Amino acid sequence: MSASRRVVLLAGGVGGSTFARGLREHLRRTDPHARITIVANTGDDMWLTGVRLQPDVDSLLYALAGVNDTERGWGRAGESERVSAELRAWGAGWPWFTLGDLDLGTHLARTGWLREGAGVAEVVRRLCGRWPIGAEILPMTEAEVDTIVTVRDGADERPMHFQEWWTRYRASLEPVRFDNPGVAEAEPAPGVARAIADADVVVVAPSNPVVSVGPIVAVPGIRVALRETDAPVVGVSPIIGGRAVRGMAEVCLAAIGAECSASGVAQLYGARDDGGLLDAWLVAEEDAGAAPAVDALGIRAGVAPLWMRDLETSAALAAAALELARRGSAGR
Ligand code: FO1
Repeated sequence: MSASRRVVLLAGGVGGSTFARGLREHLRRTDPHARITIVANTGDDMWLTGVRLQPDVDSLLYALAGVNDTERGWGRAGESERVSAELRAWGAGWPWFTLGDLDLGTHLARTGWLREGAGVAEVVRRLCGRWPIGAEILPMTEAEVDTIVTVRDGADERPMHFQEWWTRYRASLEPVRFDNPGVAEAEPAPGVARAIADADVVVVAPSNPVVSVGPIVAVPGIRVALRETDAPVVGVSPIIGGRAVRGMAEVCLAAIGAECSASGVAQLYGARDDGGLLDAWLVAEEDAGAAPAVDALGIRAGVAPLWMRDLETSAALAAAALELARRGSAGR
């Protein structure tokens, strides 16, 4: 591995941004010239009241900039909601979905630039230019491939946007399937395939495997880039002690028939040698018993404390993931 590593992180919003902060901290201490490129899920994106939202991009941006609301887990710290109250009074938008005033500034800037013809990756680049975030964030694709959840409704099935299912119904309506219409034709955003090809290590964040990592690796060109890169691909389990860290992921896994366990998610991703995603998989100490089953899949298992309680524990987790990747990379 070269002295200054190029690390690519595939990430969703909340788990992804906590891990990203730990990764940046670990590299600041050990390899200050390392480059972090984050390929962000854009399946959560949507249009609402005329503006384009990119929740996972914004969660990553706000967290790395240190302006995020750490209590709620999304949006800006010190937020006010005057515009949202007006939208509700007009009957515009979704009454259960809050667009904070500061956050709306981001959406207006983004939408304005998109309307002026800038590509999505360029817009994200401009947003990231506001703060010294110590990483590059790339949207997975510039195509609009928003996640649609088909839910069971009595004897019928009904599609709805992921954000409605997640925030209005708190994932309580039984999902039948998740789709990203158009993703089979979507190209990776500019810079994504190159970053993966040039990486020294690719890390899959402990994000929701179905609705955060799933859409990223559903982009065919990203799948190919991950298969072809010389970099080891290491994943961090989003399951601790047999439970999803963020409970609603359990519903998503059940809907696609995947087992909610450290080895179940490893099996869902699959071994890279077998046409899947992973060379290595870091499981929680609580799930150490899953390591032989992971190894049997052809994925090298590692065990570490996975709870990201603060910056220190997140940095230690990032260090463990990079170390696990390094241990096997000599052979590839
Ligand atoms: N999550 C909520 O639970 N309620 C909200 O009103 C809400 C508003 C919101 C606005 C902008 C944004 O970027 C994210 C927002 N989120 C909200 C979070 C978001 O819906 C999800 O947590 C993520 O998309 C899941 O990764």
